Amino acid sequence: MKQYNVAVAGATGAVGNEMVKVLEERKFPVKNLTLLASSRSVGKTITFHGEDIGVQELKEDSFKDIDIGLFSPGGSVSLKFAPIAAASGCVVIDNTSAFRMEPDIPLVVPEVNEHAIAQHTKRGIISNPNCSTIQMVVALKPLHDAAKIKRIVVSTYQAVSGTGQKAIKELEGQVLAIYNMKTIEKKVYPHQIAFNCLPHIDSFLDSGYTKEEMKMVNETKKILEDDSIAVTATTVRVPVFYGHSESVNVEFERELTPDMARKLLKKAPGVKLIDDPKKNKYPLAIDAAGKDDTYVGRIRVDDTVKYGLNMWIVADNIRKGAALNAVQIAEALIKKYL
Ligand code: NAP
Ligand code: 3JM
Repeated sequence: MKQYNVAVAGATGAVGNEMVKVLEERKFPVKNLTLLASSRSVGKTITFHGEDIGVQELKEDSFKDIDIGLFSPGGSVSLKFAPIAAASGCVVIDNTSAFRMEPDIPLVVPEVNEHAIAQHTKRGIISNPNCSTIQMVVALKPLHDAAKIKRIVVSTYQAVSGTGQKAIKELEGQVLAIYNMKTIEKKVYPHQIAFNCLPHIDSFLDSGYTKEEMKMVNETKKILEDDSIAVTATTVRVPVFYGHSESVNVEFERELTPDMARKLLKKAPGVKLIDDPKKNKYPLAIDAAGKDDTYVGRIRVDDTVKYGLNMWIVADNIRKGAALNAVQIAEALIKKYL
């Protein structure tokens, strides 16, 4: 089997660390793994298949001989370095929002629109969607194919790991401080996140929506390749470490009963149905953490419209929402498109 030189840019972060783990777990055919981060991380090592690999500083000449670059160093860093990497012949799979809505850059969730990977030849960059968008489209794709979605109203309950390592530490620190009756520290979020919910993810636009909310609106249409779908979102940060949860209300053009939806979701790729509320069985963030699937439950009729359903969708934001989806793109890329 052919092996590839792979670089992970942002390797010391929450997403980059998970990318190294997922590459190892899924036995991705890596010839040589290059780990890149800021100059602050030079000297650190990360273990891959039992070998301690040193972290190098991300620089313009980091991509000579690299075949695939898995990027999560933050939007502004990707904006600069992804085109440099692509120009040196490497295919970049970028986890940031920097290129997602560019028309000549594919935005891919393999279970939904794997065929779009073929467009990687245009700019040498493939974008990985936003975590909240990924899990929603994985669950909605089979329902859209069956009954065509007219409108989606989504509210999210997003884990702090979505903001990176510093936010995981901030929640831990605040919980401990409150427990020990000490003053809490607020550095990452503008308000206390422990025992609280913040209706604020990414920055606010003049419209009153946040950038995170507009990522869900715009990315959903691009991935489902249907601009006619109306999407509106409220995105909320909650004091959960791993796993984003979503309340999703969907209006369809044709009839789709809860039983029909359950039947479709049972056989949908990447989806697990947990829908037995009378036995207290429904998807939970703590159960989804560390898992690969997108979990769907609480499927019920919304009788305020002709054909409507409500549901609850949960996935690990760092795995399916970021690292796993990126590695799945890389797997499809080497199998069918390189
Ligand atoms: P994180 O834990 O804060 O890690 C950030 C990583 O970027 C670290 O490895 C950091 O290196 C590196 N970095 C920062 N500035 C750099 C620079 N100037 N040059 C090179 N490397 C630099 O954050 P994270 O949670 O892993 O997320 C990172 C990015 O991934 C986010 O900003 C976001 O764009 C994207 N993301 C996407 C999804 C998704 O839904 N697809 C989910 C989460 C995150 P040091 O350790 O050396 O500082
Ligand atoms: C910057 O949970 C989250 O906050 C979403 C993940 C995230 C993103 C993203 O993937 O859209 C965190 C920080 C970004 C970004 O804009 O790239």
